[in-house]
Amino acid sequence: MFSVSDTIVAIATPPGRGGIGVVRLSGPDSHAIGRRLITHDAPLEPRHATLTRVVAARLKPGPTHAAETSVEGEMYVGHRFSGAIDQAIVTFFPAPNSYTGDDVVELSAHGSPVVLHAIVAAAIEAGARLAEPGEFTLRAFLNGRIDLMQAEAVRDLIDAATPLQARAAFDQLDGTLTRAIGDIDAALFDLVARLEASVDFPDEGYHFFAPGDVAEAVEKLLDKTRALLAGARRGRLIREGLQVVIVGAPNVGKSSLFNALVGSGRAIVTEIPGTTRDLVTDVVDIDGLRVTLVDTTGLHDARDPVKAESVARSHQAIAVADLVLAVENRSQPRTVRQTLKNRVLCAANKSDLPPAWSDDGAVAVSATTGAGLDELRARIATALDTEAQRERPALTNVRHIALVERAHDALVRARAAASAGGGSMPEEFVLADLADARAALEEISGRRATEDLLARIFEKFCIGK
Ligand SMILES: Nc1nc2c(ncn2[C@@H]2O[C@H](COP(=O)(O)OP(=O)(O)OP(=O)(O)O)[C@@H](O)[C@H]2O)c(=O)[nH]1
Ligand SMILES: [Mg+2]
Repeated sequence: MFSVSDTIVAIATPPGRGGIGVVRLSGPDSHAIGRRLITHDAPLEPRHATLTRVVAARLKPGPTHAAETSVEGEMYVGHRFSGAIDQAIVTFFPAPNSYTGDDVVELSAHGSPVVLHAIVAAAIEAGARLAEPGEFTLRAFLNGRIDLMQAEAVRDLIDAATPLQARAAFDQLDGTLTRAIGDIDAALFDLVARLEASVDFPDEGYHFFAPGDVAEAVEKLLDKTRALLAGARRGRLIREGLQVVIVGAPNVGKSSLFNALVGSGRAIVTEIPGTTRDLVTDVVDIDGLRVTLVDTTGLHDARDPVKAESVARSHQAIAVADLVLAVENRSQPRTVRQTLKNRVLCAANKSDLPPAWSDDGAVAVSATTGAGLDELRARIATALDTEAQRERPALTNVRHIALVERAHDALVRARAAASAGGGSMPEEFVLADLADARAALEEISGRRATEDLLARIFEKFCIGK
């Protein structure tokens, strides 16, 4: 299914117009095909920028047909350019020192879709094949340039919406997680080897392990999986973001505060209590965290059916909230707040008006004047994630989290087997559990990835990555 023997081509820069657009070729014929697209008449020097003209006319004579390329859903039927298409900088990266590990040629032309599609069409006529989504990164994986975690990090880095997401993805691309998983796997390998030796040579009097040693060694591994999993909540929070739900009595200024934090007039604000009748959501960046902010209907007894339904929706939103922002009106006597199971941060709104009460635990804000909003953002970020800035590496990807959990569970079983039956430990059982743990770890790095899994991971990329 996956081949690295042909030469693929795609536009590597985003769709649309820009100063520069890059067409990338990867595969054994990249250099030959690249040379047929340009007027430069000598072999391309490795990693050397060559200014040249790109032409579509240096084709071998043959049956004429319009080259068809489909780039991200956009069908392009190549008109034959009969001469120069553009001027470009061409760079040749010989294998194995390229992004994919294959021979790679990159043509940086002007960022015009017409020009870039024409170059792709010309490359296809010269023998290249249009790349599938993620195929460049897939090749880097298949060629052993990066492991699966790093390939997944490429996509996360490209998709990052906040600086913190980008940093977590870059850490992963840089290999922090690869090393953390590799450490555990190496220790596991060592333990398995010693255990196998004591199974294979039971009568030779070797004492590979003193009683309790195995359980202790497994416990050390469990410390590591535990530490990784402890960072997982934080990692997921960085990658996927969190839900902050704004609740409070009618008319306290929930929608006004929502609008102030989002920076737009998304939610309707009126002086009439009960204005908001449905959930209004928007995504904001709060101190680098991706936060989905939800405005809700005021929580009060609702007799009319529309209100009853909207209050029910508020409760559904609260049920999945990572943090509840409880808004109160500081200019009015305080009312009793509903008790919630969630983590709650209080905001005392309308601080521009004379106060009717004060509470050090509540952040004084004014949705109208903007006073206190920075403090509120900082408090939201702190409440959501106290150690977001420290402690690395973070497990961010649900696939990785599930597999580390699987390895952890297998280690727990191994520890139980190792401590069972006093001195006469059934090594075979321990070995089977350790093998399970290793299998899970190897699936993370991709050493044991099936084609199905790879296809699923890489199809989420877009073309040219
Ligand atoms: N002075 C002052 N007025 C505010 C402030 N925030 C909101 N208001 C006013 O309070 C009224 C209610 O604001 P909303 O944002 O609609 O309140 P809400 O909590 O969303 O109300 P419901 O959706 O009806 O539950 C409006 O007239 C706002 O202009 C504030 O910080 N200071
Ligand atoms: Mg409202």
